[in-house]
Amino acid sequence: MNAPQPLSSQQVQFFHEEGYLIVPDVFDPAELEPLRREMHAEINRKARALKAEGKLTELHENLGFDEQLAAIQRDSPDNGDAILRHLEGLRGGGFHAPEMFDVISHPKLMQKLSSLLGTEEIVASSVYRIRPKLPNFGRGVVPWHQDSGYFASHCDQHLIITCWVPLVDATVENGCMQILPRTHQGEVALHHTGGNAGFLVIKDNDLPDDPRKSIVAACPRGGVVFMTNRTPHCSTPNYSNHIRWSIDLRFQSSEVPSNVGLWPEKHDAEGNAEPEFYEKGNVACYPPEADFLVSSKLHPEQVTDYAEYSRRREVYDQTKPNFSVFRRWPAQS
Ligand SMILES: O=C(O)CCC(=O)C(=O)O
Repeated sequence: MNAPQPLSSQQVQFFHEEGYLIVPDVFDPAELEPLRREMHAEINRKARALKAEGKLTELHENLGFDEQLAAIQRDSPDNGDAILRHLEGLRGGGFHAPEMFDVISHPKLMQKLSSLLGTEEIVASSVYRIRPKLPNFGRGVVPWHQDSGYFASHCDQHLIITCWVPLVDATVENGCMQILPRTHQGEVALHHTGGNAGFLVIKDNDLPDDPRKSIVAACPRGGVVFMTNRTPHCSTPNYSNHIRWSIDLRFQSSEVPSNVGLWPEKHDAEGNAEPEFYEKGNVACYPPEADFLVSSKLHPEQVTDYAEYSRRREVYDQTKPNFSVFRRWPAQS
């Protein structure tokens, strides 16, 4: 296994000028195997549970990680959907096994991020998503957006880095991302709600540049696509016969507003946190999900371990804080 390496100054400059950077070899592909294996095992556990409930007949256990869920979905969209939602969780990131945390906090990723963020004090966000883009399945197609469209507006001018980590080789055929370069320095573009599968969407006319200038962000397994929170991007359909698995993770300097150390202890009858929480918690860029410290030279004793990560995710997930505090976009007409 190759040792963690910082990015070169040219790569850092490219990222800040272009708004993205594709590094094809952050991980040795073997380092992603435990995560692939555990996600596959989780799919099997959920499929067996559906079988025990009498909802599913064929497990397709002979098929690999890149195929099994697609076969289950072909047999029954309801079963495919149940497994997808189980993995994604209520608001994404439902699957939070140690193998996931190992990738989120991997020293090789931390090393690259500290080059881009200019600090070793790094906070990870629970706003991570697992994306099994099934062949010819509409929900995996993500319209143009900036990740800042999803965050509270007081974080618009802060840097939050998305690390898009494919768990298979991501190609044009299987629906890799497209990115609009050199457009991340301005304001957050106008987004609308009601895009495909409930995604936010920037209409072509509201994009900061002509979408024909977008680049194709193909990336091999082991690589990472780094993007800023104001980099417009989208993804296209999967025309292959296998699943385009990926995870997207988000990181920021510990100086950027976060809810590290905050617990949503108090809630009203609807499960919404009390205003007092938002007065403190509203400092977070995405208050409903837990942030956690993943790298620190100054306070290594405060770096979150797996047990703490898992507890924070679960407590936040159960408390269902009120989303409406930072909904900011009109509905699509
Ligand atoms: O994985 C995809 O297809 C889209 C990912 C995305 O939009 C994101 O990471 O923000």
